[in-house]
Amino acid sequence: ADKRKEVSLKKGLIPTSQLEASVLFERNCVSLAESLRNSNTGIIAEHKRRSPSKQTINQNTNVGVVAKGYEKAGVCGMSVLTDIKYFGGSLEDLLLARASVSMPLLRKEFMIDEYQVLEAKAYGADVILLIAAVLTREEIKTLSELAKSLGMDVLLEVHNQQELEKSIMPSLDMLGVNNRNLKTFEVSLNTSKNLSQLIPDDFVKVSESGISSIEAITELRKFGYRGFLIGENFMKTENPGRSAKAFIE
Ligand code: IGP
Repeated sequence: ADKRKEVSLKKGLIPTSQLEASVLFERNCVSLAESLRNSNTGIIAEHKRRSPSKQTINQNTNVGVVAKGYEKAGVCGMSVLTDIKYFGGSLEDLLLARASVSMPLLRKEFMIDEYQVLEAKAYGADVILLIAAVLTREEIKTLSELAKSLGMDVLLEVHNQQELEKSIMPSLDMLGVNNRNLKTFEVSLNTSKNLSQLIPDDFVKVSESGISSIEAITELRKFGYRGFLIGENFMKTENPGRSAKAFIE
């Protein structure tokens, strides 16, 4: 309930009619799900300055430079944190990433309101994230259907069986399993392995958090995962783009 109150304060002051008038709102989105299906690396690289679990990760980043580095490294897409309070991100970060690259961009945010979906589109996102832990089935339906109507992809994040079962619906493109428990911050790749067989094959499976080796990816692939969301492992280095490149090669 606390989180909800906070998020509702994140509703911007710009009227939706102005968001809808922007040239980015007209732009055709690029599908991340499609890119992951056609890739044999499947890396989604994240821009994250800090987090509740690690505090500072990298305060000296230039989001445009990081985006270009990731794109050059050959990742499938980029996740941009827009939450300021916990992650030090902003919508300006998303806009600057959009101005720098053409690969699919995911708006990484605690989405609870339709306003945020319009905002995501107007600031250049191709994909929205919905977190099952903070949403009802009805909310997931409303937000995902709005995103689909705008031509965006939807990544739904779960951490356990109950969240997964309540959320399955046709307006989702990708199912992400977060290996990090958002309450305890404990990370285990077993979360992805255990939930994999419960995810229907029509969704692209994405494993999120705590991935730091090619061996982990090879292992997760055996469980059907096609997407791998990696933040810290790249962002903690001086040159995240170069680290992503070295990782992929
Ligand atoms: C990236 P990591 O361990 O590679 O930095 O994790 C990403 O999965 C993580 O930032 C994340 C996240 C979230 C952040 C996953 N789900 C929801 C904020 C909100």
